[in-house]
Amino acid sequence: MMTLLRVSLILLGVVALSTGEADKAALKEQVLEMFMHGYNSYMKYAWPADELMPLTCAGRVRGVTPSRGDVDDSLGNFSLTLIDTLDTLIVVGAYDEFEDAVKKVVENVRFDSDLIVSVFETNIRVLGGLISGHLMSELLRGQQPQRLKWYTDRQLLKMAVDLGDRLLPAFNTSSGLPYSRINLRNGMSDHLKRQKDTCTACGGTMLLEMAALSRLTGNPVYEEKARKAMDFLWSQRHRSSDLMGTVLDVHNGAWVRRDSGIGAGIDSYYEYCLKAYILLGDHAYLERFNRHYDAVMRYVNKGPLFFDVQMHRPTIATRSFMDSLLAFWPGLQVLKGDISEAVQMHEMLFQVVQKHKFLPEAFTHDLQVHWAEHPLRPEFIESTYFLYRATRDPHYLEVAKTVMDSLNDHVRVKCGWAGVKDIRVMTHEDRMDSFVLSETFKYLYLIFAESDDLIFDPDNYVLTTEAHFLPLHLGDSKENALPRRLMLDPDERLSDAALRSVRPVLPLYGAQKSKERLGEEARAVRERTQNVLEELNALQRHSSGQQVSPQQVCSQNAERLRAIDFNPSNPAQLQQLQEMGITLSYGEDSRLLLTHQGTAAKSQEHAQWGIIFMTEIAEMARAGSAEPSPAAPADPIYVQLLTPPHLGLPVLTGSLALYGSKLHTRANGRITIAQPLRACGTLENRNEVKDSIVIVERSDCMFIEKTRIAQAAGAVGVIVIDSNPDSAWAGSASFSMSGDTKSDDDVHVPTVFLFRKEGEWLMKVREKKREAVDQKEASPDSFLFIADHWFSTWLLHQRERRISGAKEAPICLHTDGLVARIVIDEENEGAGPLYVQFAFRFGPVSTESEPIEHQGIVERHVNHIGSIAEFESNEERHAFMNLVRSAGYHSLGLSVKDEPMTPRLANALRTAIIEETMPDSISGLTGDLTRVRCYVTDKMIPCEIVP
Ligand code: DMJ
Repeated sequence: MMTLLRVSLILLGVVALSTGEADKAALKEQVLEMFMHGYNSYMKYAWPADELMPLTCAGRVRGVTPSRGDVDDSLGNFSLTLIDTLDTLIVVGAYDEFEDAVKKVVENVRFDSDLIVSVFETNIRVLGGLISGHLMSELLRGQQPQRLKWYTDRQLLKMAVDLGDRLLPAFNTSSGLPYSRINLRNGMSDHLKRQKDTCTACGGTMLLEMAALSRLTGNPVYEEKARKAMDFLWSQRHRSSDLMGTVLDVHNGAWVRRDSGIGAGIDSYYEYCLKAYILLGDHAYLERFNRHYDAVMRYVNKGPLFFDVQMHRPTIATRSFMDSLLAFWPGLQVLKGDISEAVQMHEMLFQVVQKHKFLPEAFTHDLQVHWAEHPLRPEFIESTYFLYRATRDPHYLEVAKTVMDSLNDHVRVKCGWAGVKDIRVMTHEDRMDSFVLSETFKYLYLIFAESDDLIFDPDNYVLTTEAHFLPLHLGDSKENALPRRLMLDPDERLSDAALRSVRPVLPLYGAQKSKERLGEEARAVRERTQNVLEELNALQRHSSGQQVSPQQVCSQNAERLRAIDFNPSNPAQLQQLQEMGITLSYGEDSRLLLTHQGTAAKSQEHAQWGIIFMTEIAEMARAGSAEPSPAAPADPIYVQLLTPPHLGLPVLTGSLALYGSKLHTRANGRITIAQPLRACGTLENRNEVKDSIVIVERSDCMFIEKTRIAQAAGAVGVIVIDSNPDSAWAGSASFSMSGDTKSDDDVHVPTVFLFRKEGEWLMKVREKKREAVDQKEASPDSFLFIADHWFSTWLLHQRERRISGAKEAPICLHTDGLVARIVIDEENEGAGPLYVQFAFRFGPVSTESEPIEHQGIVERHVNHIGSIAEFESNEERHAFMNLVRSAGYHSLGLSVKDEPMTPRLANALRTAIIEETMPDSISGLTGDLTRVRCYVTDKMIPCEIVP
């Protein structure tokens, strides 16, 4: 393991970490200059227009500048950039400019325009900008009475009320979830009401601004509306996975897009669950956030990477890329108190930034560019800010400096800062979105600023999703209580005096840890992350041949567009669709319609691609609307190496043999390499093979013969590696090993076929492990897990061990020890379940222990099983959980009544989907396994300990 680590550090340690506290003042001045370059350009060339076009040195005016489609819904001819930038002017200490800006907004901006705008964008950018602009005006005037003498009538707040009132009609839906677009002057026309789909983030990012407006004006209506929308969204979560989709119907809440991630379409809904708690102190939002967070980290997160999955079948991935909006997540993880996870994800993002200079709009799981635009978004730097505040680790100063250098080197133009059209060739786009000044430069400045640079303490505020400051006192309910505060500084967390004077809003993560200790821990996490990513990259390079040049990447991108990668707001992809003869239109209800006409395609080949694309879309739509159903055993099959540093990544894809009719498709165990490798005769290392997954090579005899030989030696699984030296999963037609039709199918261990590249990787890893053992650096075994879908549980499990500092421990798995397993009568299909088997680990708790201890240990199992099982209804879940309790108490030797067999329980047993996990995955459980079986009968379901 150590050898691997050193190699990775040499490869990836390209950044000389030199920026320290001493450089902060100079870097702060540099950011100030950069911000002013953008701001002055906007004022000179664009104001009063909404946005600056930095290449043409002019303003973007809705209705005058050619439309860009949906993106223009942020514009309302209301000097968007100026309003969005007000509080950044205060942050950077540009008080003259601030006073001038407030005056310009008050005197010139009106909202009575016949324009359709996005409710979400108008709320976060304009309403949020006005509210925090108002608060900052009062603050500045209070501290420097010679300024803003004329600001005596809450002018900006009154404008916010005007705008808030104009947005309210959007909430008049059956569910309370707002429509996505509204006409500023005329409200909701019939045409707008027909557009009933909205994104989860759109409806779920209203509460902070609306609650602030209510609390500042005393009019509760805004907060009430936004709370109702949040409640409705919560009620639409998937009851089993706790995940959310990205698009739903505002009337009935039906999910239109069930893919679930943390980026576009969902991002700030999760953010507002936590921040609503921070601002308003309402525990219900924290509980919701925690449930969603656990679900995301369980299903969407795999090591440092994130995969969108189906909300109702979260083991199925739906996209092959990550989008840049998800870069806000580490910042949120800091607020949640999950620093180590935040460090890990941020490091992954930093690898992308180092590779490509900026975070592309979308990037693949091997960190390549998927969609090459970069409109100077703030999310990565936002997370850098939160990580720096939490750890004060100079690494994050260096990261911020890297970002500043890229901005200066690549996107500074005469009239401001230009978005990037293609980061591979650094071409510019004529756009400078309002968030560049509102967020990107604000976070950069805040990283380098000291507390006495600001006229307010940022820890007394929460930042909205558009980085507008809202004071925590807005949510204070109890008088005389200590002021609430975002406690982020490590020194303060160690100071009793500080803790006596404020109430920390957030968990005091690492409360006892010094800056140095936090820094060391973060460094270790970053190194491990680099290591895992490097392995992943090596595999990718290996299976795709050579490194590719940017030009090759560009031309590769011209390959067939797959439906799974399709994003309707990506102009390059729209162009690709056109070339394939596909046209896009919107139906009456605003849903996207695709029409294919082969003759309109650019070439015969493009027309063919068009047909394939349409078929894929149709299949995805079918899958998306299908109700959850038990997953059928599927080809491909996945192989995951559990041992650190791999922790389940990368996931190798192979295929299951067609023989082995009685086998279970999962296996886990140590890796052993057959001797001789082709395994066509007696194995020389039978002892080693016993209870392990054995690797053999294709050729010389039939597949089934190899399996029989390994099975006879006691193997629990077989991996056959292709003998063709160039084969790889990518680019190969799927392959299934067939058996021997002449004899009986006596195989009961699973056999998986891996192409050469994947197989060689596995062997190489095992070899390295052996070398490490020779140097006495690690335990000898590498553990594999084979299944028909890939698991995050093992990652979490392993990560827990790693974080808690436990020594790398082999996991010995037996399917008989699964936490919960419903066994059906295979002989008599249709007869339903025979029994349910549970496996418990009770540690020190025994029959003699106190009742509270019995309850505690049983409930831990109940909670865990609840989190890995999916039911058709809550009633069924409830019935099943009572059975778990009953089985648990029974296993503890307590006298409990048998559970009655109700129709609900019967249905739960027929339809539940339970992920296969071991009791080890419930953190901290010790002791022997106690297995108990509960037998299904007509009336009761009595349980018995399995001897
Ligand atoms: C901003 O308007 C906000 O941060 C929003 O929540 C997400 N998108 C942009 C910046 O990328």
